[in-house]
Amino acid sequence: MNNIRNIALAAHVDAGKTTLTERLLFESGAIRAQGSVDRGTTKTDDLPVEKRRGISVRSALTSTVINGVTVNIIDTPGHADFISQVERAFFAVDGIVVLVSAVDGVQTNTEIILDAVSRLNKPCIIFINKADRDTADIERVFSEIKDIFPRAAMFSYVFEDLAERDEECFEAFDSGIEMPKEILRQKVAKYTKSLDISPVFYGSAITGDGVSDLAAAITDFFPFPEEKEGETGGFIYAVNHDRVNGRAAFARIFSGSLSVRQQISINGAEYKISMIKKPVFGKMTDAQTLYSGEVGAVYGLSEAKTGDFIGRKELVPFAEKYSETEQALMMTAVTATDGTDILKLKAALSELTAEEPLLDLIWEPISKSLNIKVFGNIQTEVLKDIIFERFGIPVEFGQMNVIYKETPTREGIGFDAYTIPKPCWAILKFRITPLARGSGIIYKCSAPPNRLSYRYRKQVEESIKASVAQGPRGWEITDAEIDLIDGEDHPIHTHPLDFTVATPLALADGFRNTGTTLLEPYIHARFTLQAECYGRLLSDIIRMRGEPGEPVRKKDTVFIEAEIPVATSLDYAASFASLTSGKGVMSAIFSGYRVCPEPDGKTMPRRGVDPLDRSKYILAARHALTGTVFETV
Ligand SMILES: Nc1nc2c(ncn2[C@@H]2O[C@H](COP(=O)(O)OP(=O)(O)OP(=O)(O)O)[C@@H](O)[C@H]2O)c(=O)[nH]1
Ligand SMILES: [Mg+2]
Repeated sequence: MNNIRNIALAAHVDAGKTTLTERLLFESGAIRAQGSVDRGTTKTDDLPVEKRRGISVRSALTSTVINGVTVNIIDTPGHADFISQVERAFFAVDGIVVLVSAVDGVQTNTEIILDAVSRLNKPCIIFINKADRDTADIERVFSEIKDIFPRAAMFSYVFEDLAERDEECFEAFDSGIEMPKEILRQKVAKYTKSLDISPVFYGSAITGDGVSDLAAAITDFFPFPEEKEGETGGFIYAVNHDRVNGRAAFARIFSGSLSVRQQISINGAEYKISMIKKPVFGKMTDAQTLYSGEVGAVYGLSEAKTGDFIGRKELVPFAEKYSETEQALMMTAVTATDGTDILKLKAALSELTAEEPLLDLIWEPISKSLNIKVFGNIQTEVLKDIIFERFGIPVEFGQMNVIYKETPTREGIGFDAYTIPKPCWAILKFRITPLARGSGIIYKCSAPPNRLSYRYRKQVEESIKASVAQGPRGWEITDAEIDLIDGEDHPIHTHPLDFTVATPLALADGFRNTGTTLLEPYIHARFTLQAECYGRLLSDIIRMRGEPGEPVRKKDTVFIEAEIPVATSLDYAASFASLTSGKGVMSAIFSGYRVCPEPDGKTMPRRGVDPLDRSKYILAARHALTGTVFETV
């Protein structure tokens, strides 16, 4: 597979990823004319909503041939609302090109992206784009990059960076000898792959300046995918909808191969592959097989979701490292404005949650209300367009509400003896202990080995996630250790699913005993503004219940950081812009959950039957698990 490179382009919004993708396709001859984002004619912004808005909202796959090497490119979206897609694309590739605008410089998203590049140990090349603009400042932008990403090395003086780490380069440098270009390039490739340096290029995706150097760097410095024979192992980094062929799972194959008509298991379900498309020289083209090291669209996987593993997960390198690091902090109600049946809308939204699992449909069957989790206003606007374009349903979103969480207030015991109505036997005792912020749920089982058989322990463990999904106030429980300290099954009376029914009962009892404290999400915000506006910003921060840091003043400019609740700062960007007459800069990233001082009224209606309503819950759970209420013996 040494003639393939799989790469992703990532950057903050508007840096020029889609334009650069287009330029790479054009220069290598895959397309005859260079399309434009502004006219809605590029290859990778192909959704109607992307064309209309001039922003990318989906990761898009294309491919070209550069110097005889096939380069598969994933053009990722740059807007913060779609950031969750970026890391998934990183997982599917072997090299990442990060763009930074020569005009706007490093943005919050650039930091998030470079952080993911480091965390996932991926080789990276940086392209400072828009060098053609009058206000471009390559030196300044390079130093901003270097500050947060020390392995960045300007390619034009890469020799000096290499001299610091490579003996041969040091000797050549020391004796003033110029190294042959080919040898120098081999060294750059070596140290790019070993993650010691990240070569930095600059130029313009519009005029094409610097693009051929970047293209050569992509083929020469990035590693080629490893070829692994044997059983199939792959990863679905995105699920899209194809108007003609239905659900398209965009996958990277890491081991073995995947062919049309092959049977394959994903998440415990069996599928038969109906069609495969590979990106070939600017077009998605029918193929019989995807081999290890290749990326393509796979059809026939009717229930597969973004983030699923294909075949054997263990065959995907670093599979255990894959987790969703982003989380939505807001939720909003969705309603159809034309009286479309709510169940039809629910079905449409479930299709969208297969594509973006973080949307996480929340269905409340009693009031028949639908909520989804979202990252921001751009995402809801785009969803509105997509739901209308694809399902013909005009929708409206309600007010954005913050997603709170709950955490146990003190240590406590949760107990349940599920022994009636017969036949059933499941006795469980948990100890619940509060943990530090950011710990999440940690489950363990210290019940004596003779007390509960292995398969029931397993069942309890598998039921934890659903049991902590709703605390007494309706929010997800977090930051707690849940320890199964005792349990009992019965050789005759225990029914196979009894522990699945009993776990939420015992934990609901536990959370009632521990009590819960409400938590709310905070952002870490950074502000740069004119000194004369600082006083007003400070009083705004206090009014929003924020905690300001120490201000730093340089001449007429002030820089200050602050921790602020999401709930009070949802619309602050607009107020800040008007406060500073558009001259201030504000950026923010999620910084974690903290105790919320005003818990009144911030509850979520219970979805489904409450385990504390015991008899009703048992009946409903039995019914849901078996499709029928157990027969009494
Ligand atoms: N002057 C100049 N403009 C550019 C360059 N590259 C992109 N643009 C313009 O910048 C805008 C954004 O370009 P895109 O290619 O959509 O940027 P993107 O990074 O794909 O944006 P998102 O996918 O929405 O995050 C468009 O108006 C482009 O025409 C460049 O090198 N020079
Ligand atoms: Mg784009």
